[in-house]
Amino acid sequence: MPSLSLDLFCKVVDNFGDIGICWRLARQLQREHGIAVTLWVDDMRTFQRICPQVDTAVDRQLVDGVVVRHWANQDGEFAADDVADIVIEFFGCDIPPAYIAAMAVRPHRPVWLNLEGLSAEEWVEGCHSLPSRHPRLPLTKYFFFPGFTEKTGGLLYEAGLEAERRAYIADPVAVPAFLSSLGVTAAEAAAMKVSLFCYPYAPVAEVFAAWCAGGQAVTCLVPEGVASDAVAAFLEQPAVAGAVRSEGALTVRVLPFVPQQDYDKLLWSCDLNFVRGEDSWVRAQWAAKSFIWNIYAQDENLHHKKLRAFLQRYAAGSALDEFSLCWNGAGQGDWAGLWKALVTAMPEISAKSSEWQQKILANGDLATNLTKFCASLR
Ligand code: TRH
Repeated sequence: MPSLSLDLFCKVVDNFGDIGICWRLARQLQREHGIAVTLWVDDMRTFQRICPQVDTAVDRQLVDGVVVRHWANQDGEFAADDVADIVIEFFGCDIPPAYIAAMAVRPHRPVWLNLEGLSAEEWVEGCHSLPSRHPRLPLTKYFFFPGFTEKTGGLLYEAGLEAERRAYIADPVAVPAFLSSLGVTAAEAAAMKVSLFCYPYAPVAEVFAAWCAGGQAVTCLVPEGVASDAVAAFLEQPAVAGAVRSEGALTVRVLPFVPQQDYDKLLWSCDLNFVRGEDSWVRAQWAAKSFIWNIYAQDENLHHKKLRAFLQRYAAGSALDEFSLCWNGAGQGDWAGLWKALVTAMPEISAKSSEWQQKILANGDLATNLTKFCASLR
């Protein structure tokens, strides 16, 4: 039986999350579900940052089993034969009008999904899988929401991820070898290791000051390009890979921006991870370590509502809640006290993480849920 084909359209709005999520989903659908996936991406340079094999000069290429096509503009010509069995637009990106017209004349209409962003809010359950009829053409698009409950599409999670993580942390040489490949010295690795991925508006300088003055030695590992102004101010030099400086109990080291597949290893290697947006936030949940989430800011502080909805579901205790709220500008606190409380609570927070993993995995993984949903419509 010929395999199903799937076209996934990704517009890189800003940051890495959109392509990060689409690339992860594309690979998993191809590898674990045998689907012939074509990933259409408008911004090949951003894609190359997380996946160095991508050749930005090539319009069509095979990367890790996925056909990658440069989505240059909205003008392409498409015939019914060009349309895949399943068509996914990520986060409401407008796919080319000619492609939509070709979908409508395909003898067997494709399943058409809009893959939405992740939120822990309750309304998601009511919107997941809702249909929307095209105003003119005989086509129906369905909204597919990732989420934390059985009434949503679940979260991206590759088969074998937990086994890979366990093998990595159980291997006595893997963690030191990985950190050393990023330039981290043995002395730096002996301190509490914190990875830092956040938006430029996070209160990094304030937290650095608390770490400097704290009783706990901290090595903060920051991929290049993250919170560059605050990091450069601490370093007293440009925040480029390899730059490092210590003051008081804190050492800050700038790492190269790692390929996406190595980002998990960074999370697994650290004691505490600061993550942001969507994809790194989900990866931190699979890493079984304490994490602090920096949510993407929205107008009218809508993101504070989303943050609270997650913290309520996650229920890891007041130390994590208060630190997270302050980190996102939704609360005010004394950073030294917030940090002390978080460090004290970290063993308990990390211990609870496997319980959380079981809970969210009980809903199935997003790629599997998505293929089942498509099969129900075909
Ligand atoms: O880049 P982000 O801020 O993306 C965000 C969110 O997706 C948000 O929902 C969206 O609306 C907004 O963009 C426009 O954060 P996110 O989602 O964590 O994606 C980062 C990706 O980058 C993720 O796939 C991990 C990857 N990454 C690396 O590959 N190497 C690195 O060194 C780092 C720090 C991240």
